[in-house]
Amino acid sequence: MRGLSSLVAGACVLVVAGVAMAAEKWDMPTAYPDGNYHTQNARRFAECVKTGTGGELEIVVHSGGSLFKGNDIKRAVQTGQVPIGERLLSAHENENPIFGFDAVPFLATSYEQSEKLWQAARPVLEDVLAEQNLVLLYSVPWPPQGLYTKKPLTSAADMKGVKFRAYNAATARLAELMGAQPVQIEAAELAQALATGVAESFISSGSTGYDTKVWEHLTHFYDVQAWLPRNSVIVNRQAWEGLGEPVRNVLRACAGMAELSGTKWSEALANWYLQQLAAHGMKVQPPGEQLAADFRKIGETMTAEWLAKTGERGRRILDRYRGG
Ligand code: PCA
Repeated sequence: MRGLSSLVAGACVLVVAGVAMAAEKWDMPTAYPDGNYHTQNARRFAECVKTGTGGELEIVVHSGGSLFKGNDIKRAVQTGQVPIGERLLSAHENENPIFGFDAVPFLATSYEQSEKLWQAARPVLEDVLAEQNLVLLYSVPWPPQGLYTKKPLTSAADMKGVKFRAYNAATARLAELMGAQPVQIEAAELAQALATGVAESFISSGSTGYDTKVWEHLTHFYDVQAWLPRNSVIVNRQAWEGLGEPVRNVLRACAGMAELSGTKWSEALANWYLQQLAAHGMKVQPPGEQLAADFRKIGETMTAEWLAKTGERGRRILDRYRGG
């Protein structure tokens, strides 16, 4: 009798040890604050993966650039320093201009258009990422981008000489075309840059304005709705291939849900953020006629430039997007 029970106990220990050995932990760096919906959505994604795999894969989200700074996340995933991460891929246009598909001004300005552009771009983006040892899991848009300033604007010319915070090549180019002075700053450092006067204007969503408490430094928000940039969650290819197919299936399913719910979340919050800016005393308004016309012109220039840079691949995305 004693022999049998110790045998059973021994078997239990073995089983538990077996489960413990199989469990894998993935650190997931992200660049935006804990309370932001992208981060919250990533945590839900991690929860889904843990539940779906019965604890076999646990993803631990590190927000706010705490594990890797925004600009270093993509390389960290590519080189296997971390297996997974979230990044604003348009900040890597210098590596491949395709990464800028979601930051071309006025190409897609609503959630509906953004989704259509995403569907058109996704296969091409996946190819580009595959060339870089990366697998795409999901992607979620930021709300439409508007202009933050500390004075009223009537035209783009009013931006001449203004220190303009950029978060990717497209926003730097936009600054240049307005005659402003671009300075690259991650969202995590934006509040500091505004407080010290390193930047005095920028283009972004109501979401990042809200997270930054922008009303402490700036006064005006022009709701130009220029584009909806995306955060994408990417995985290192070796880490991906090291998983069993059942675990990969759970990751795919959770990613599909995260993309849907994150996109809905973004859309549901878009107006709320602008209301919060107004509630904190900012003047939130649509651009006047001249400013809107100037922005459209800049959009045309930048669309042509992006097409020239991306060649056949960019053309394929645009044709598919426009239903051609
Ligand atoms: N917020 C991020 C990127 C786009 C956005 O809306 C930022 O400003 O850095």
